[in-house]
Amino acid sequence: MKFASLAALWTAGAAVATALPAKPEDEPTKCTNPEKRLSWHDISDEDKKAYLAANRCLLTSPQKLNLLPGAKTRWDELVSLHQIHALQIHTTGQFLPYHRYYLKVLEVLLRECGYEGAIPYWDETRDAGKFSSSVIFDPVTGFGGSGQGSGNCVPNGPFANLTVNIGPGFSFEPRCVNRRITDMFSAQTGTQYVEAALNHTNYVDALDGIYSGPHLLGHMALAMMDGNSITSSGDPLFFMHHGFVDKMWADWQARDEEKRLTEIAGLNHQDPDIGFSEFPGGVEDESAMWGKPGAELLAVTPDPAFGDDGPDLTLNHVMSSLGIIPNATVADVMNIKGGYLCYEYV
Ligand SMILES: *[C@@H]1O[C@H](CO)[C@@H](O)[C@H](O)[C@H]1NC(C)=O
Ligand SMILES: *[C@@H]1O[C@H](CO)[C@@H](O)[C@H](O)[C@H]1NC(C)=O
Ligand SMILES: *[C@@H]1O[C@H](CO)[C@@H](O)[C@H](O)[C@H]1NC(C)=O
Ligand SMILES: [Cu+2]
Repeated sequence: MKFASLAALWTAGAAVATALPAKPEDEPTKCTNPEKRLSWHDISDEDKKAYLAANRCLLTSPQKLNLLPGAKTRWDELVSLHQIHALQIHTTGQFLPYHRYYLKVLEVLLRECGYEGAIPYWDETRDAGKFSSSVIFDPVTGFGGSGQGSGNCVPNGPFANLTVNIGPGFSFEPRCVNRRITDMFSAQTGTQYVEAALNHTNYVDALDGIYSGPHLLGHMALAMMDGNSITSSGDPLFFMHHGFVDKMWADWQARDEEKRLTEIAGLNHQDPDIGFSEFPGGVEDESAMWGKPGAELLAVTPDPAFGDDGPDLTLNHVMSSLGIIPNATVADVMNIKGGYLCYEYV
């Protein structure tokens, strides 16, 4: 009896399986009811607390992959992805698609900690020039305030006294969650700066406008995790800022969907002569600041040209989270309502 019913189940399962399309790309998943990503200003205190608690849970849960160098917590694994991919996803065409995918990785990890809502973002235009007085830094319903003294550890809030083990640069040194707010820089996340970035008509120019404009100045205003470009995602606030960055790209795409939902360009890896565009010198000079990825990191670093035919980024490029969620192509993330992704910013 037992075996018979198992067999019946198996057959029923197989019938369902054959009824489904063979390959997802044959019939893409439809996005009929997009999740709404709201600005931190507009969500309830209850939702804020649930979001913060799930982030805190990841910072205090053990790592799972047994793969990523230096990772002790589940959060470290998320930060490690950014460290491993750092030279592929900044000052390259991959910047916008990879960080969009990275937000999805965060969302999936938050589900492990019981968070079921859409992830919020931070509409920084509303706080431009006065970041330090934003509700986002509330010690109870926000991310805690600006750090002080040596180390700039956040002094209060859900992330005070928590440790991140990835970074700075390509190293692995336990540090407190830290940031330091500078209001002056934050002025350049204002609407006129956003508009200047989004006014460009091709991907490369819009990408640079976003990257070197509100994205970079927001980072300078927050100086998260020692202001370190390679591991700033150690501060959970990073993802609120990058939701804002992702929204800028989505808004730019929405102005000419016909063209911009498939428009991609740039390199899939930093030009060694340029490195990070915000710092002088190329990759080699910048390694004095950040160090260089060691053998352990290089051993798990994906081929930057995976899916591409050379150094130029294409829609076929494969992005990886090294097993946290399945790989995705750049094509998969071009449309936030394309099926693989299904959300909108409101
Ligand atoms: C952080 O740890 C210190 C020392 O253990 C303690 O005095 C302080 O209350 C803690 N802060 C928070 C916000 O938990
Ligand atoms: C946007 O671009 C147009 C055409 O190049 C230009 O005339 C206009 O001043 C730009 N607006 C902003 C806000 O930069
Ligand atoms: C996902 O990407 C990683 C890194 O490039 C690669 O090693 C792995 O084979 C990929 N997995 C699949 C199923 O393509
Ligand atoms: Cu980044």
